[in-house]
Amino acid sequence: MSIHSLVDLAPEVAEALQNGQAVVALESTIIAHGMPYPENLETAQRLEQLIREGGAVPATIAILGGRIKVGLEEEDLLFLAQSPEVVKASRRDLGWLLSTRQHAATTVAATMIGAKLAGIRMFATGGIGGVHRKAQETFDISADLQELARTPVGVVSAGVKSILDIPLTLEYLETMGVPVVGVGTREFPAFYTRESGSQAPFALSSSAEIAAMMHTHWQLELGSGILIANPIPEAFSMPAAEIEAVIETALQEAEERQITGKEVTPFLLNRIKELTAGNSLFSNIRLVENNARLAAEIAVALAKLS
Ligand code: PSU
Ligand code: MN
Repeated sequence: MSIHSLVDLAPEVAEALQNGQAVVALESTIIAHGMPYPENLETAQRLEQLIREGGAVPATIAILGGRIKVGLEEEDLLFLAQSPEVVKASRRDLGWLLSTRQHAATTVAATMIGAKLAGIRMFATGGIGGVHRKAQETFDISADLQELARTPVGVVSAGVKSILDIPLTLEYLETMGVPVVGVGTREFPAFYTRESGSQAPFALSSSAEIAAMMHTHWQLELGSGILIANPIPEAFSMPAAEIEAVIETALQEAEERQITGKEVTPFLLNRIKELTAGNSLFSNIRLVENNARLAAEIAVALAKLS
């Protein structure tokens, strides 16, 4: 079914949206560039399953054959998980990728755009992009932040990795008027750890409260997205000193190799994974699962309000 000439909705997603049922979007860059095979495929499948168990319909988003596909098939997930040549697509790439009929994985920014076109308000991921360390010199600020400023989709993430400058990322979100909701705590999480030393502007505890806040934000037609910062469960978090040392090494290597542009984040993610011998991958999978569960709960609560 099509609601837009460039978007294909899976029948199940179209039906759920038509009936006002809960739908949760998922990104595909995490599959193609965020994790190795086969963990990426298993995680993509598991996230969809968790969202179903939570009473919502999953809609993984990607660009396939020059179409924005919302709700993927098994073979699509397998393709994204296994093809090394899948392009990483953010906002600026969409017109080019669609007009030249390419395949691509969508970042948080591009997934938010797909979700909005489809009419989906809720999205779960692991971590978003942000203001990079030394952005004062490099100007490296993820397009995810601008997207949060302009596209009305709620994004559940476990905060951001400390490959980024977390205080500056929060300053940027404040400037752009993006609400950052701490889940159960104002401490803003740093992906692998529950603490970053920076604070979210406010905290809410239940999915009903979060859904009510999102609904109200959009009733005011504020137009922006909402970042829901959900800390990794204690049992799966990593020692802060261990992960910080690894991140320092990865950042130094990226600088030495003069990695720039959209290659920066995938390079750092991959080096962190290699340098922690897979420990970080385990934590990463657990926190994304945790985010998918929460997103389904919020989506169900939101569906009751709308
Ligand atoms: N951060 C993570 N894991 C990820 C990404 C970021 O901890 O998988 C991915 C997401 O798809 C995010 C993108 O939208 O990287 C941001 O890339 P960039 O920094 O180039 O904007
Ligand atoms: Mn960048």
